[in-house]
Amino acid sequence: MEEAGLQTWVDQMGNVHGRAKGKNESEKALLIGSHLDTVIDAGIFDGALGIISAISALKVLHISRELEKLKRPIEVIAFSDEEGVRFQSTFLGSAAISGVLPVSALQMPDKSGVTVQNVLKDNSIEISGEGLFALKYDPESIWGYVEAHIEQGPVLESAGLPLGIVKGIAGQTRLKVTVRGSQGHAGTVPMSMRQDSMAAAAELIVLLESLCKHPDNFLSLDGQCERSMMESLTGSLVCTVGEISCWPSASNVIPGETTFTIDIRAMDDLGRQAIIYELSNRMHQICDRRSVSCVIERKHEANAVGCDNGLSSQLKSAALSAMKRISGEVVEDAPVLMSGAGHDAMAMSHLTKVGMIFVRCRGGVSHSPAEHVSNDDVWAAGLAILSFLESQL
Ligand code: HGY
Ligand code: MN
Ligand code: MN
Repeated sequence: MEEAGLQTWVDQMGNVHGRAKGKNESEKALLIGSHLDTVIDAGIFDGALGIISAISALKVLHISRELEKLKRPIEVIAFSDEEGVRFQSTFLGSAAISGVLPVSALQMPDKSGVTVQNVLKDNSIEISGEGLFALKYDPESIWGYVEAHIEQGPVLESAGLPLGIVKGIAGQTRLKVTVRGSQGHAGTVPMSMRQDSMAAAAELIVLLESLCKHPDNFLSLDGQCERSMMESLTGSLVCTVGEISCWPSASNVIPGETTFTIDIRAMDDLGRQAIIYELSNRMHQICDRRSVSCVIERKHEANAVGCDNGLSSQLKSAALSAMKRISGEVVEDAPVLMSGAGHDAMAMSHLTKVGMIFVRCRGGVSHSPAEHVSNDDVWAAGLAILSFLESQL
């Protein structure tokens, strides 16, 4: 960031900032960025590509001495935690900037009981509730937020194009389910007398999968609006159990407690809530039948977000110009797609209008070491951001 001529600092949630003042500091600022963190066993482009594209574009303007000609301040923000892998709460960095991170987030523990506040303190960052509120940006001082991000899906690759524009981002809910039965000896408790939390969890997980594959089999909806909700659900509803653990986790012990996560996403917020309501009812029925208890905690909730049309059309022109600069041919149009993946833009939409550019990734693979973006497509991302920033000169 400093090589790109930016003024830099790290804030109290660990977000890394780089700012170019532009020719008029009192103008509303353009924020541009993505997240520094990744999931476990991740690729190297999810998050980082958006940060590097922004810095490299500003570096080009710095080298050509045009940073000072920008009509507004431009600030790159590398957000500290978007994935929520460690503390099960996502957008810790961007939600702080947009003022929607609750103070309670500072006390959220990771699996070994270390809280967010502890981790920041171990990195010599002291933060209090007041400090957290002080991080919120004034909406009046912000013009918009833009993010370049890998698509994490197959659409751009099948369209044969490196760049696309994001129309909106699916809403998402994260649940933590704890099933408690009675711990026992694997060799002596007759099957008919077991309260097996693991077997119960397995039945709940299979229920979740069939509910998300065929929501129309589960939701008795008859009105016109219910039917349109069902159509939107069926096209976009996805559910995932990514984590499961049990106690005491020994091969010859019937687990007394089994815990697992549920990640549910859909473009339709009402539909997503209807699914969660139906799922919870059915889960409790199964657990009652099995004489085990079931506690369902909502760990994270983010409604679907629509990208700003004005920003999106400017980003589309920038993408088309970048593709022309790379291929030498005029590209008539860029794909416009919805994002099933969550992004910092969801949190930033509470602060300002948001726009996103998607970058093709091989096979649409992400959240895996196999995640890959070709050099030319990395170049296209940087050129698109540069072209967008040139519209701010
Ligand atoms: O889970 C997501 O959609 C994002 O990668 N945080
Ligand atoms: Mn991710
Ligand atoms: Mn991401």
